Amino acid sequence: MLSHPPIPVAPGGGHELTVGEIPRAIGAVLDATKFVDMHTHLFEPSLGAMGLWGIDELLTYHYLEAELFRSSPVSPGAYFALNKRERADLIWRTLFVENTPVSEATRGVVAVLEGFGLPVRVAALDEARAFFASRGLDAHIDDVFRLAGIDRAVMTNDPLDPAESPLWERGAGGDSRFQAVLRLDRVLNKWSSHWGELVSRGYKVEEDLGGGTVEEVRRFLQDWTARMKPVYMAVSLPYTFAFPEDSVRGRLLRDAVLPACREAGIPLSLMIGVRYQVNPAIRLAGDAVGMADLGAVERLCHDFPANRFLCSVLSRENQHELCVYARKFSNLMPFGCWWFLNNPSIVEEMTAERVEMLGASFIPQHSDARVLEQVIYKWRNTRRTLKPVLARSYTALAEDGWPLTREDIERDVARMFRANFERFSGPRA
Ligand code: RAT
Ligand code: ZN
Repeated sequence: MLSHPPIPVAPGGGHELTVGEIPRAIGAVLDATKFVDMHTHLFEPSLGAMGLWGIDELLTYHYLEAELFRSSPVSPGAYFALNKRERADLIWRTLFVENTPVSEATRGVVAVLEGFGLPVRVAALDEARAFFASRGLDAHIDDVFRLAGIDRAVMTNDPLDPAESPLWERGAGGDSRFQAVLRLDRVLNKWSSHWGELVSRGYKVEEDLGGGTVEEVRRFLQDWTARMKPVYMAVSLPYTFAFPEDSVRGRLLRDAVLPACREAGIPLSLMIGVRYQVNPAIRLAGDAVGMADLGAVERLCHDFPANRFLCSVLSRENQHELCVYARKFSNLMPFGCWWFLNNPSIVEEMTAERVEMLGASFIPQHSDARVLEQVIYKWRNTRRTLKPVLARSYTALAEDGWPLTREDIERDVARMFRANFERFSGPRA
């Protein structure tokens, strides 16, 4: 006869929650748990002016710029000819004075002002400017993280960004509130305009990947892994992304990036589904979305079992398929509700689907914040949206006979918002 190990019981054997107590317990656990923000565009202070913060940056976020052009007759050319403060003035007047800030991105600015106890209507812009000008960055980061309920932000660090790479070469890094990520977009998506930069830094690469190019790209990634100590490598990919593919991207991915990730023991993050620059006049706001063929993810997970893949897909239509693939491949970790998906109605739908299909074995959200204080509203919204989603799952579980405890909820929330990322990322022995 087979002898089974004893089945573990829920930790703590704590108080069994009644159905009526469940929503409040979930809210309390979500509020008390510090999250890890596993994908942002924030930068630690040693990366200087790369890090954006304050009201003028909040107002000129590209999500708001896209909305400006729907409510103001200003042309993109005229808007981008203005300086930062003038752009912020125009966005404030258009979206917050002449219109009600009811969209997700505009409501976020209101939530940040409210978070700091600042006025949101009369004299709001002047007071906010005075307030942020009075802040010292280091302590401000601590306050922002506390208000957001996070204790770590994972950055996006591009070794070929001319503004960023010299700072790393001079020894940036080391702030324990931030972790680095080696971003590969210039290498994988824009090789033809960046291979020359590798040459000028002493790597013997050729545009057509001839000679020892692949080995040299690997050496470049090894050098930057040693310098940045990234917790993963990452790339944004078009909706047309295919793998395998006889292209520069396909070959560099297979022969340089995947081996470098394996060697460093870190995952690769695939963010798939962008239709780049459908309207270049509005710059960063000019990207759109397309449905991808996730067969590419299937082949990567299947053919490279020694690699781990974080994956976020931009199209709503691809979400269910991503969950199915995560059920097939344990080296695949779905994460976040990315960019155009980070709206309550879609976050609710996606998260319910993920819990139903994957239990707690996924990473529900990242902020994608580009401006420091955005983490306050993005994480506030995540907690607010997820509370009823989780309450529905746990209520059904309790009704079906599980003696649910607060410890169950604590374990799951800590797993989803911290441990899944910590276990999946970072150098592995
Ligand atoms: O959400 C965004 O801000 C996008 O513009 C992108 O930066 C995206 O998140 C990415 O990382 O490529
Ligand atoms: Zn991003």
